[in-house]
Amino acid sequence: MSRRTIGLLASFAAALPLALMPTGALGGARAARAHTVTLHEFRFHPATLNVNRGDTVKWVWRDQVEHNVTFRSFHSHTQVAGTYTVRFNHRGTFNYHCTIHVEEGMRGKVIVH
Ligand SMILES: [Cu+2]
Repeated sequence: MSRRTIGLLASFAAALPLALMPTGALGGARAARAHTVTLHEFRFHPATLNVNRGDTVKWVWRDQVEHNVTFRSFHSHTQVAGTYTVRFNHRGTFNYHCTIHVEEGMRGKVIVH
């Protein structure tokens, strides 16, 4: 085996365990982040939000009419002002909408990685 081949094998072997580690394991525990979605002019901003497990999402009402944030198994109050906060502990895509304005396209999704 040439010196070069041995060197390549050694670096490959060293890289392998790192590749098998879950993301975030290298830097210790990753801090949970807080995200904000604004309800404004019959839309969620941003409509698609990517977060990590353990992160929180806060919806903030900034409109002149009533809205709600409704998921399959949980929902906010219908209100004109205020906030609604949810912590996402499981991976997946979570679709939601405002029940009053769903026909107008007031929908959003949270993608938890
Ligand atoms: Cu609405």
